[in-house]
Amino acid sequence: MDIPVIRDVLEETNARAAENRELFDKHGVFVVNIMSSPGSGKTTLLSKTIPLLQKRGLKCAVIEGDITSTLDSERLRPLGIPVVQANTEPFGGDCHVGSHLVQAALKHFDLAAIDVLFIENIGNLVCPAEFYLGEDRKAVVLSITEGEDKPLKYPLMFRECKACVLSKMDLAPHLDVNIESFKENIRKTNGNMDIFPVSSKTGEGIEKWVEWLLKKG
Ligand SMILES: Nc1nc2c(ncn2[C@@H]2O[C@H](COP(=O)(O)OP(=O)(O)OP(=O)(O)O)[C@@H](O)[C@H]2O)c(=O)[nH]1
Ligand SMILES: [Mg+2]
Repeated sequence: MDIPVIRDVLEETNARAAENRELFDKHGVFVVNIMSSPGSGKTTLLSKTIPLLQKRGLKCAVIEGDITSTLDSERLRPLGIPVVQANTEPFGGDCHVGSHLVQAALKHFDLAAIDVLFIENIGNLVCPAEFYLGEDRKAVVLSITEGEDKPLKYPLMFRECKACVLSKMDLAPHLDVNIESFKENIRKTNGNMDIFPVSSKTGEGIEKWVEWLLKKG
């Protein structure tokens, strides 16, 4: 007797993502999947971005992806918005947020009361790029401390994303880096990428990034 084996993992994950998408459409939730290496500044960027969206009357929420801990969720607590921590450790410690995890997290939100939902993916420049979660847009944060070559070495992430936040710009005077090389290498990988040089410490560039988030289509 043949043993049925589910081989197409992507088929499963895409089915969950499609269900998530249906819910987002039903409730008019705009969803942004934020990805990067560990420590590039995703959580800090969210803590600066969300107040600017709130000022414009938008209700925000966050799914915080991490292998373990609630540290990032706790950092967002002062924003006073719904945050759900999505840890992968209980499910085997995946190195990316999966669509099934997003689906589970969504049960904890009142989606009708949310305009913009951010998914902070697990810090990892490789695997998260492979999975559609049902989001509207993917964005990558690349900090200028990581090296100009990263878009060339981790191309899928940069191909999949529509925007790249070039973060920690305040550190440029202290580093031996060439910002133009960062931009060139990003564009070599994805000629259509919108690039936003940003410092979450000084606020430089955050408004332009927020405008991109607000842009329709
Ligand atoms: N100088 C400077 N430091 C920053 C900036 N953004 C973040 N940091 C610092 O970089 C470190 C990591 O920032 P996080 O926001 O935790 O990075 P993350 O991408 O969320 O990290 P993971 O969730 O662990 O992947 C922290 O010490 C931040 O204070 C920035 O714009 N400038
Ligand atoms: Mg974080």
